[in-house]
Amino acid sequence: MKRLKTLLVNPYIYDFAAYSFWSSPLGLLYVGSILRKNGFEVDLIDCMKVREEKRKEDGRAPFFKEKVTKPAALKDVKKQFRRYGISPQELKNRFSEMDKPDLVLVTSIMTYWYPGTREVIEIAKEAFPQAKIIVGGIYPTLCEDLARETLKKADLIVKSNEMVRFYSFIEETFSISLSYKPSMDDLDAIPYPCYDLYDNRAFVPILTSLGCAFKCTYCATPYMYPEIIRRSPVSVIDEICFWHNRGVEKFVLYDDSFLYKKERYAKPLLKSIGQLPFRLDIYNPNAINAAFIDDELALLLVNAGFREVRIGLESMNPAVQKETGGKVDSGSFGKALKSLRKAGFSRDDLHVYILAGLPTQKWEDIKDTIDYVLQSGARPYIAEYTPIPHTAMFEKYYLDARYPIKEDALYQNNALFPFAWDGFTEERLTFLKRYLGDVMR
Ligand code: B12
Repeated sequence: MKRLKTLLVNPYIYDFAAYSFWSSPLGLLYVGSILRKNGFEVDLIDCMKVREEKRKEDGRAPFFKEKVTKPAALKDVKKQFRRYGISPQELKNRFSEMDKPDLVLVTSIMTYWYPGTREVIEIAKEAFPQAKIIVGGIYPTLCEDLARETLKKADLIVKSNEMVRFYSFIEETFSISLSYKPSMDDLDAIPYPCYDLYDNRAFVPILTSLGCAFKCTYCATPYMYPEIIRRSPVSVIDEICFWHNRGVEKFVLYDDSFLYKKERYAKPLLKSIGQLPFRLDIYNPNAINAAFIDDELALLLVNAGFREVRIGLESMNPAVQKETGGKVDSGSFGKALKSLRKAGFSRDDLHVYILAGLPTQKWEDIKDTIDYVLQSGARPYIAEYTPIPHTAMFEKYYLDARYPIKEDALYQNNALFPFAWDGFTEERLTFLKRYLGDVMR
């Protein structure tokens, strides 16, 4: 039987700002590896091309970018809009040089990046009219109705919990029977994501869990993955060794609650990583929860290869802590920083996320939190709040946003600062960023 050809595409994006913060289309690559196990031929075009010559030692790099005109919905926003990654023309050229696929799989990582996803689907439809185009990922999962309206050219739109529908569609369309149809939550069993399709692997993300033990009111993870599903430490170690044998030295943890029940999970896993016969570098852009960091854990992080630690604080204001889910408080944060400093991390290695622009939040709250983090001996990092459908905070406040965030996902972009109000204007946000820049100099 002829092997079915599948093309995976990670679309380019349109945004006001973007930087490859160890970002990677992990879900798409997992789906690719599942199809490969079913005998499909799998190819990849990752449109999010970075400038290799500017790659930092830690693996991050800026994307290629080009100025573009804003869509009508954003015409009043006084910021430059850009496309990040390759151009539509380059994508068309790549398509014209390749054998025609039977199936094109497109992912979408942020809801407000759907214009890039839509464009890539349209270009693929024109280049490969005979192919079936399937789109999945965050946008269809969090904005199901909007995705149905905006991604009409796709033959199938799947949410993250609809892998069964995805398998059935392939079986019916190609009149075949797939031998391997895992559920995505069988993390120990599914094959490693197909990173081998990249020529250059500056880092590899390692997914250690799906879901989250916490229920922060601004976060959609509990909606997408109601249960926390963990991967066994043995399977994580095996994957690290697999990629290390292929030249990878930098690993990035994708995990929303890595330290939850740390005695049973993170500590044994970190110990095993620390005992590997080679050195590696680990980064955690998703942040770990300060409430779980103790002296032993801080040392284990150092020994496992954490070159820096990103920590979620959100705010030092108890009212904000309570409103967002009460995951961490100032007392446990201070203790965590002491342990990390004692273990050898310097101020510059400790990045603390502060959430700015929550509904009704006052700008002074951010200023106080920045000062508090600085005094505690760490680097504050302002993360602008992104309103996300199906979260408690979104449902409670969406009518108070200065854009119709429920009607068009473009308005869910944190760069729009959708919850600006008299108590926290955009000017104040600019002031805070400048203030932070000055004190960190
Ligand atoms: C890792 C992660 C990151 C990483 C990298 C993201 C990446 N992949 O490039 C980093 C740290 C960089 C990041 C940053 C941010 N993130 Co983030 N991130 C995540 C996280 C925790 C996991 C994503 C992931 O890879 N999951 C694992 C894979 C296996 O799952 P998946 O991608 O969902 O794919 C599944 C399916 O959808 C399916 N699938 C995917 N594609 C396709 C395609 C086809 C054809 C098919 C059939 C199936 C399919 O396969 C998988 C199987 O179920 C999610 C939350 C979550 N739990 O999902 C948030 C999440 C995506 N991030 C979010 C946010 C808000 C952000 C930030 C804006 C935070 C901030 N304020 O700074 C930034 C900005 C990013 C940017 N502008 O560059 C939001 C999304 C918001 C939105 N409006 O879309 C999420 C949902 C978290 C939340 N708070 O609710 N993030």
